[in-house]
Amino acid sequence: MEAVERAADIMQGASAIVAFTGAGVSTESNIPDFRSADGLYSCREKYGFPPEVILSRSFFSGHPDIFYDYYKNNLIHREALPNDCHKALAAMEKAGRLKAVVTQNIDGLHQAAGSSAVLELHGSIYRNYCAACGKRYELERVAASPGVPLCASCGGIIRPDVVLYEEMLDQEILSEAVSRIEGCDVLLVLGTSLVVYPAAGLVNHCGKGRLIIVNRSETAFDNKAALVIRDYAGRVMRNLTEKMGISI
Ligand code: CNA
Repeated sequence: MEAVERAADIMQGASAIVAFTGAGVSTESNIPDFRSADGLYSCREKYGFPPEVILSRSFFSGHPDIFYDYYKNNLIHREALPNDCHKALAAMEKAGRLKAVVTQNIDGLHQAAGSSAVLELHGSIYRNYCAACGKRYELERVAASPGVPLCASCGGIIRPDVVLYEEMLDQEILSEAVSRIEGCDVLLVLGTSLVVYPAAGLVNHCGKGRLIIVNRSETAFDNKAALVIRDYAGRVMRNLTEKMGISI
């Protein structure tokens, strides 16, 4: 049986589907991920550090100039549009089949596609605040500032409301994600290498026989999945929604 048909079979009758997404769902919107061959890891050559170091709390404090050079060039993609994977998930929510998208992404594309129940584990490029006084800023302010963006009120450094390496995840969002995944009848894991913790550990909260992984490369959770599809998330989700009778 074709893989997508098997997925549709597993999802037949499921009304509490949850999606868990990573950078791989946005590569078809031309936002590079971290770990594909042409992903952001190639930037190690340019900066001399891997993304996990540049995007860490201590690196941000010590070298905000390098942090922002990397961040603006690699993680801010205001021109990016949702692709078929984002659109399919939004359509599944509207059809009453999908209860939540738990995402590691910070690009806002699930909301741009029309998803409303989105749990952003790692924050969003669209929210920013002064690290000194807390004043909030739009993305435009960060993107338009040459170099390190500074607070108009106190001169402090503005930082993105994203979870940096060495920082804790928002505990409320994390426990909401746990309860959504524990209560789901199918967990659709899409476009994530499942190596970044604690986010990746959320997959352990999914009941047996309920895990479907759609990822172009292998993951450490493949042997726990009822079905693994190694293909493009956009194509798989377009076909899957079609088989479910949902138009995107
Ligand atoms: P990752 O570690 O870069 O893994 C991405 C995975 O997706 C890889 O295993 C790829 O094989 C796979 N992949 C790539 N393209 C596709 C595709 N079209 N269809 C299916 N699979 C594909 O990214 P993770 O999300 O697992 O790592 C977590 C980090 C990356 C999070 O903290 C994110 O904030 C961070 N990140 C986010 C973005 C974004 O918001 N778009 C971009 C880059 C990095």
